Amino acid sequence: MIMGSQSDWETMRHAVAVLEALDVAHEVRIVSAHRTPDRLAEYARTAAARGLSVIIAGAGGAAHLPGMCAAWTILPVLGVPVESHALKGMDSLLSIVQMPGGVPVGTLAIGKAGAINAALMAASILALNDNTGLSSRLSAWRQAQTDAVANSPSR
Ligand code: RP5
Repeated sequence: MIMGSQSDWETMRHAVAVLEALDVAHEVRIVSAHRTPDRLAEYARTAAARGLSVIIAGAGGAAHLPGMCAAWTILPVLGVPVESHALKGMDSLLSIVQMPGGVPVGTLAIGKAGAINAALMAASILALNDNTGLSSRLSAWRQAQTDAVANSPSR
């Protein structure tokens, strides 16, 4: 998982929490498309050779991180638009989702929901070629979520 700034952690920590709950091996790095472009190129270009399978990239504002990451690798890249102060994350969303045909980024929702779903989507992808029981852990996670929904609201 990469994020553009320390300030993205408050959003992206929700993705990390899901990966931890599902016991998915992961690493977390700050990589900025604008402030550390060489770090991004190095990270994305070597990701597959280092054994990574999926990259979650969270960024806000002029959120070029997921798209530029996808330009350097054929690994699946899942983009999380971090909610910005100025434009409430619409800038992030549009920056991430409007990729040109040929360089895909799987774009999730703005903010916490997107971070959680990016982790779940990554786990679903990994579960396709997994022999550690990840599919079962994903099913159990979903079931626990279902079981936690009350039949009626507390008043
Ligand atoms: C982006 O700029 C980051 O992903 C972050 O969401 C946004 C603001 O960064 P900071 O100014 O808080 O470091 O690159």
